[in-house]
Amino acid sequence: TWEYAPAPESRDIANLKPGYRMFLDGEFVEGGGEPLKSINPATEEVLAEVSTADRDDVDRAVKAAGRAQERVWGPMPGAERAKYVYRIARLIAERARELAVLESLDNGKPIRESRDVDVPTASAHFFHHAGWADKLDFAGYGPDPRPLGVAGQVIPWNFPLLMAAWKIAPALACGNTVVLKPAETTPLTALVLAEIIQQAELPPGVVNVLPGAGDVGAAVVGHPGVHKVAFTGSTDVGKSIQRSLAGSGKKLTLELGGKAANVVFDDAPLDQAVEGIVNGIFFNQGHVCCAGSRLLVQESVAEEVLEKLHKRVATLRVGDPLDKNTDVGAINSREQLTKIQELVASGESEGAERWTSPCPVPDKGFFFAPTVFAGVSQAMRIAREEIFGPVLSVLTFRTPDEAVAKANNTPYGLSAGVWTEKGSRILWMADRLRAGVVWANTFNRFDPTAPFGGYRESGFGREGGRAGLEAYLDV
Ligand code: TXE
Repeated sequence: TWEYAPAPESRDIANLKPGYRMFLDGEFVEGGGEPLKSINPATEEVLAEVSTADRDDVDRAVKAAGRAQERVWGPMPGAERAKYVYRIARLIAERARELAVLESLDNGKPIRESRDVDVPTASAHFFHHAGWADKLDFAGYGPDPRPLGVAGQVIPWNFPLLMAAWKIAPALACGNTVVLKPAETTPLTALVLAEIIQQAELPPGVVNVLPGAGDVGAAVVGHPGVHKVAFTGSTDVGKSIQRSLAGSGKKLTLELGGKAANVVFDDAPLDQAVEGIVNGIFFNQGHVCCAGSRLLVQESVAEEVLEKLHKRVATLRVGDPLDKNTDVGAINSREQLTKIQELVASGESEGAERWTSPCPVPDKGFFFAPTVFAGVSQAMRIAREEIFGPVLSVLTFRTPDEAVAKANNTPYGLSAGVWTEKGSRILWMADRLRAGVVWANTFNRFDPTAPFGGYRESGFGREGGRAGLEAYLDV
């Protein structure tokens, strides 16, 4: 039955203080862990106090999810499950403003991005997967594919709501239940999503959201009642999870770091390419696993591109995430800011030419002005390591073969971009670039119908589209 609940009044954002509790077996309850304080990275002030889980809570949540899966959610006809997943999609859209503001407060990203990208894409992800729930027979995995059981999911802080959607939507559509652990610096929108899930009247236990630090993530992942693990985060933690699960029989997908090449050929429409380069690295402060953090530009146009790039980047406004004119918001945490500063210092000491935008930067809060390094060689740390900040490393190439060799000279393999007028060259490059996603004459485009995921140290498994369902089904 479609009982369509209207959204409650948006929470007064000035009054976030009362605290957020964890969501376990259909109810918001205090956890047994030490409460954590979520900081607004643009002001360094405490935004909210959040209850965290301890091992007993994890155990209770996994058991609740197991019961819900066996008794209610698993046996439920796909068409029924679809109704609930559609409801979640619609409620996200209804509560879009509240979610966008909260995301920008908690994460530091510009409101234009949370409003126009994070929240609508999260809603679209539920819409897309609701459509699959009664069509799994046609997903290409044979008739009557089965859910895996309980999915233990751990997500990072760069797209807190969107990553929760990427994880929860396919799990639910395929008949699995969920225990999700949001990142410790950005738990708030996942808890509002839990509220939406309650509002959509999903049976208790189908989705559980347990905030906490890495130890809670490890407890979820390692719990014997969890049948499938999905992790998005750092390559180090991803590898440690992979090791810890060896021999467990749990199905695992990992979406880890990246060091994407954005390759610009001399025949590319350069102004358009510059927009794509800027979007590729400065979107979301560069806190993007598929960020175009290495610009590979053909030597003959390198100077021209760099000049245009400096001019364009100098116009980016850094500051208050809630200001609609802001292009680059706050770095999510002091730790991340320190990591960026450290890698930038290494670029300088290794001899790359640093250019930093002269834009004003607020004194308070965690901010970093957009920075472009020219004269970068492949051996430098800024060419090899994921900076995860608004910092671009520029390298040059002469021939397409050299572009491919340099682009692939990384242990990662998540995404790449190609800018050229030649269609044949796009296909030639896409064939050779070892990356899960190759964008042509665009960058950072996401769509729930398109599978997303990496090769090698960027992880394995796909999220989104038909291919993404495989991660949540016994085939
Ligand atoms: O990641 P962590 P951090 C990269 C990026 C960033 C670096 C460090 O380069 O600078 O990683 O970020 C949970 N078992 N990416 O330290 O620690 C943790 O609580 C289970 C790229 O924030 O991997 C959080 O919920 N879970 C990446 C999540 O893992 C554990 C996005 C991610 O935190 C755990 C984020 C454990 N042992 C960072 N330890 C991307 N792919 O987009 C921690 N966690």
